[in-house]
Amino acid sequence: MLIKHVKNSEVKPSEITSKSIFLNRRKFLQTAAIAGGISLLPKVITSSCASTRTKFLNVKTTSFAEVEKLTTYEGLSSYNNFYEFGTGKTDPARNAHTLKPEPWAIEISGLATKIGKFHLDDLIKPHQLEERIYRLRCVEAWSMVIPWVGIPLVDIIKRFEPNSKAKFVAFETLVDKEQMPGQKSRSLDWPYVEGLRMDEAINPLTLLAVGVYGERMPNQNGAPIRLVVPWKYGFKSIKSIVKISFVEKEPPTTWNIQAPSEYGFYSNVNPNIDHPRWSQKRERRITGEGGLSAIFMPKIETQFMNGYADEVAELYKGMDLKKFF
Ligand SMILES: Nc1nc2c(c(=O)[nH]1)N[C@H]1C(S)=C(S)[C@@H](COP(=O)(O)O)O[C@H]1N2
Ligand SMILES: [Mo]
Repeated sequence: MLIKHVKNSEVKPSEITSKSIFLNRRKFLQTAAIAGGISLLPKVITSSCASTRTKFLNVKTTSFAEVEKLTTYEGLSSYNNFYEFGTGKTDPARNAHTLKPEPWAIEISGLATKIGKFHLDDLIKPHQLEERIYRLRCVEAWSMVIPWVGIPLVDIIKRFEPNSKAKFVAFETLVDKEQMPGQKSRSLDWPYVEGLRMDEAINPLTLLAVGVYGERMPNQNGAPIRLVVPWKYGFKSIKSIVKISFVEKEPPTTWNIQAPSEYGFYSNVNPNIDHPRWSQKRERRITGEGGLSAIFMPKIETQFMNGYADEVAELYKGMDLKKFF
């Protein structure tokens, strides 16, 4: 496995979670695994306002070493960007209960041998799921550390056998004004769309996530399935995906359509290239402790490629990152 953890020289000792807490959590997941289970949605544990909380039973642990304190479940599910449910940070948690993540179909289309519409349960089997702790850094200069549950995108892509003309992968979010009331407003062009170059899409870091903290994805975080591209700004990690297409040309992307001078196609986290209206040098780490006052956390240095440069800087060799931002 290519996954290696990054150095975190900037992280203060107070931000380090003790390994035993982490191992205990792992043990809990493994104990849960013994119970077995075959559906993606095996066990309802409790209900909350936005969505029903459901535990996966078979999550594989991976070789991730954890060195940074995780954002709490409450933190990552109460401060979100998901314009389909409103433009405010607390709107998604309040409004996303109208999303119905089950049953869920995904259409695979474009330049590949196998295309068609698939039920999510047929696309991803529970035994394929693994937990990966990745930072997510929003272009708005806040960040979280999240234990995602998912499957590398490359494992899905391989199955559909894209042909040599397929240079990019395009993604689309659901359009449904009833389920996603924010779509009644023109805050963005719907559907929300995103894209990756093929080599970015098949990089082993790129994850299709279906959960967090061993549980099914909260609606407000992009249930039932969203992308997580840890070295790019958060907006590339498109939520509630209904379509994946293999295409020849660079596909349009929502924030680039909205404000092309501010958001490029690549959007790699880069502290050396400022957003036209603010600096990207530092970020506020949202730990989730202390509720939403978390947004007042002190700033930490933003790392080049969000700390994943060892794995992905190679993809951009020879490219002028000021031009291809
Ligand atoms: N469909 C859709 N996907 C989306 C967004 C959105 O508004 N709609 N917001 C993006 C932005 S700007 C960020 S920072 C992340 C936030 O993910 P989180 O709420 O799980 O932290 O989701 C991204 N994916
Ligand atoms: Mo964002």
